[in-house]
Amino acid sequence: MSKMNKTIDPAVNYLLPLAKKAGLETAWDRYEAMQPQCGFGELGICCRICWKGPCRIDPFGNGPQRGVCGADAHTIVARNLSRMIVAGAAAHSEHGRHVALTLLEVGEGHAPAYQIKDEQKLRDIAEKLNLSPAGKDIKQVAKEVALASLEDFSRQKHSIPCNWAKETMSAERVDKLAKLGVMPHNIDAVITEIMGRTHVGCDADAVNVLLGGLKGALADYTGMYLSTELSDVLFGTPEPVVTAANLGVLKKDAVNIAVHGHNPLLSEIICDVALKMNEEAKKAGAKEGINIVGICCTGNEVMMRRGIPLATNYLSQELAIITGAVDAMVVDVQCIMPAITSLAECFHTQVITTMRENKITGATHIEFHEDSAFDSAKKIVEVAIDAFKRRDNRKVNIPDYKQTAIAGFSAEAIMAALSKVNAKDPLKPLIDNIVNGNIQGIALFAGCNNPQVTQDNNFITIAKELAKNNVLMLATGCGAGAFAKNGLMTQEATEAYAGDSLKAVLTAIGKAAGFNGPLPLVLHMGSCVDNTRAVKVAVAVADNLGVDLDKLPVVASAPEAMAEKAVAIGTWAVALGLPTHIGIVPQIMGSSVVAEFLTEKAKDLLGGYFIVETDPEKAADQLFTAIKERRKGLGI
Ligand code: SF4
Ligand code: MSK
Repeated sequence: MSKMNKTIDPAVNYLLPLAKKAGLETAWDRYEAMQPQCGFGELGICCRICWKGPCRIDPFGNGPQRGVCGADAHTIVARNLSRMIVAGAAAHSEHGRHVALTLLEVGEGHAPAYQIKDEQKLRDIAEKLNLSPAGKDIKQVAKEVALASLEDFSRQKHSIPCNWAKETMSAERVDKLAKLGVMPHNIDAVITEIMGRTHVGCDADAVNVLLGGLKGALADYTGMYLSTELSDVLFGTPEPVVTAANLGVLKKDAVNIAVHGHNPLLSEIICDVALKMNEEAKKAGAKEGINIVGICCTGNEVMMRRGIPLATNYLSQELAIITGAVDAMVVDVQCIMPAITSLAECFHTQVITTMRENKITGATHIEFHEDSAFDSAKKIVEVAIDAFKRRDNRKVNIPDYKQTAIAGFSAEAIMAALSKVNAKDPLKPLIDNIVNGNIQGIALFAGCNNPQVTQDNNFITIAKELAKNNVLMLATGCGAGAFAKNGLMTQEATEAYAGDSLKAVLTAIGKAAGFNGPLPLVLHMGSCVDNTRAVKVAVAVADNLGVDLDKLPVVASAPEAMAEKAVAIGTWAVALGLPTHIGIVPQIMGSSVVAEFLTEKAKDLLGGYFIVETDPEKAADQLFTAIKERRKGLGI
């Protein structure tokens, strides 16, 4: 491996040498063993779509320029990318469907473990979806909202766009996307369409394939949006909460249960049940009872709603096990490394899978169903307590690193804070400060970690640069994890890194909203499925100014992107009109047509475009340049 540092996370830096000494393998070791990675794959010019292949295009022009069927590099790259996008859309929308079906069960009175925790939000959603909720019983409203959401998975008329897409974008954007033929009408049908049209011998025009990819990305947006909003209805809309992040949140004298994955349907119930089983844990010898911690986006979900501390983000999930202090790692869906079960064999840790469609060899499987959620959660906690009794304290090594983190800035929480400054027109303080330049723009940080770059470093470097330039910052997913672990979701970080005018605005809002000081430097908006929270704020600002998103000084960045979901999110951010940075070279560079479309032509077509820059300082520059360009366009 190059001399590049693996991470800037002190807890990981503490544990990696211990892991090496003990012969324990991590993702960084496997990444090193994988070098050099396949150059054809890196460029996206390897095709395995049919069994005449695999085919690969010679990027130097000396060897084959077409696959056996005649597909050229452009077709191959575009097809590979579009398939990645719909895989991401499938993951997010399956999550969304699961939440919508649970809401339907609640409406029908069949899921006793769940309640409607935010009735007002449910009624607001019903209003937004034109369901006339006034005077209706709340369960009836839940049913109607669930059915309107599920309609986005079943509508057959192509001319009618998905409810959640149409009602959450500006009319101008809906029109633009409809004219391009990329407005989704049915999430499942769009995913099927893209898989079908990228089958051998179908859509071979690279730009047309990419338009399909855009439609797939907007299906992803739809699934994500409904997933977040309906989760808030069931589990509560996040409000600011002070908690902690990094592996130091594990406790030596507690039964440590790490909840990992994405879907709050299970983790929420585990938190409820664990509270009731504290005494059993104490009887088993755990003086501090049960300590739930989060990993990845399930971690973000329970952090922002319950203040449960975040143990770590994606790339360092294995290190949680290497502390020897995790008694059970309970996983649901997405971003769970299959490696964790073999690692857990070296410890007492029980890896518990919970979803029929997401099993890992070597894990204990305790299947979770909404109608018997309490029973599954109880069994899981019992397994964890039992594992605690077998913990070998000689192997326990909890790094003494944790940072305070203020989490839970949902769109509603941001509006609530702003309303303390101006009750009649809460957006006014934000808009006034954008217009007068105290806030130069807004940056949304999203996405994962990737061992191709130093873990967390890109996030932190770019954020510090943008902070100096008075850019307001929001974060989700493992990006939020990076900021939380590295102390940027604190008031102290605002004092230390924000430019003078940004600091003044964050302080004025923070003081008015009862924070006794500034808002944190980076506002935690939730898990990776929650990026639509940022869209909600941005669309409200755009509506207020009477412009579309492609005019606003708002940018997005996924500086350590990895997952297919991240590819989908980045693509819909572009489709909505945002300059969108990625800090990893995407697997598309083997096609000039695709690269040019995404980084240049998209700008004319959609207003949004991709910026590819692996150097975080240069990336910060480019993001700020994009912000200034937008400001100039608005004449501010
Ligand atoms: Fe090769 Fe064409 Fe088959 Fe792809 S679809 S593997 S390029 S023959
Ligand atoms: S978990 S998709 S690594 S953000 Fe949401 Fe993190 Fe990326 Fe998974």
